[in-house]
Amino acid sequence: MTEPLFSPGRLGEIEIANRLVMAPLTRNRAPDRVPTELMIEYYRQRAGAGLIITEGTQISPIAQGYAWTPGIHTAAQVEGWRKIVDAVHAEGGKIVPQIWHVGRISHPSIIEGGLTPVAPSALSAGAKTFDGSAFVETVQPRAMTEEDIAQTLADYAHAATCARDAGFDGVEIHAANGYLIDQFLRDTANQRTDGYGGAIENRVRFLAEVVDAVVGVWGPGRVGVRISPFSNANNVGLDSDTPALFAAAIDVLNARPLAFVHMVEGATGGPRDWAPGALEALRDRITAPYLANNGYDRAMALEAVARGTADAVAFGRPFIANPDLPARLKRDAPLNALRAELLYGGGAEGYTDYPALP
Ligand code: 8OZ
Repeated sequence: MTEPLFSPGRLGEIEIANRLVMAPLTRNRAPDRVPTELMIEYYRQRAGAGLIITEGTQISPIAQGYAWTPGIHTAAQVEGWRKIVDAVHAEGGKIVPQIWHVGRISHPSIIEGGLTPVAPSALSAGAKTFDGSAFVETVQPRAMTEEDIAQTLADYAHAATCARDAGFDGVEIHAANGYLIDQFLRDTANQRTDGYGGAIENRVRFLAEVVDAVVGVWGPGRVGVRISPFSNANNVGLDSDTPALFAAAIDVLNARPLAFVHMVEGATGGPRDWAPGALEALRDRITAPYLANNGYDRAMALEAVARGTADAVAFGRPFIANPDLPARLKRDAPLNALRAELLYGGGAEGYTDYPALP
């Protein structure tokens, strides 16, 4: 019998050849913010995934938080991504960009034009980012005006249109890991007194408006959203009532028949422990196809998809070190070790030189 993990499926309108998804992975190999030839090879090598979700990709200049991350808002960037999409499609794969606004996780030295980062409130994250030569403290952001919010929603719609123009199969909205949308959600980062702050129903408003802006371009069946309710990534802090906040956020997502909801289970890239039952309660509330992530191995992924607790499983670091991860998992073959010192920045080493099985 072929295991469901290795069988075709659907995430909304996106048909996938197997349930193994390449998770979004920041690699900082676009020094001009434009996808490079090397990135074509990297994604082409990984096209055996049922779906590739690209690295976080900024929707506008002010949405950038790290040196050398690619954007998806200029004509040159669309042309660069189109070559990647074509290469993945030629191998029979599917690919969506993760569209990203970092909010306060940035520094003027990283943003084109030296702009001050923006966020729901003028509260420093006390986090670090990389500016191309050193790790620097993130700065105090400027609180977004209602005009800034309207412009940002327009920027999301523009990026979604650029993704469509590049030929992608849909988009994933990055609402996880302490970046802009997560900053609006949590009372640790959002102290607004207008319609976007205060009560939970107000704090989920920005998420709802971003989803609607992107759905307006793509339709709901090709839009996924990534959330990380129990993660303290980027020092965002846990909300004072995580179960209630994320139940409301999931209800916002449930109101649109999305392609998938992608949840980081536990701490991003770290422990999977969470308040007993709380994560399962959120997972069970999601009505869209469910994409599970964080620390899965072969046995866990096989079981989750076989039991139906996940429709697909996203692997991050194993996909970096194993371009042919689905074939290896199917054969239960050994995995290459990750060279963690080559994750961010640099060239082909630690990027396109991991061997596939013969
Ligand atoms: C690692 C380094 C830089 C960015 C995330 C986009 O945590 C990221 C990221 C991860 O979602």
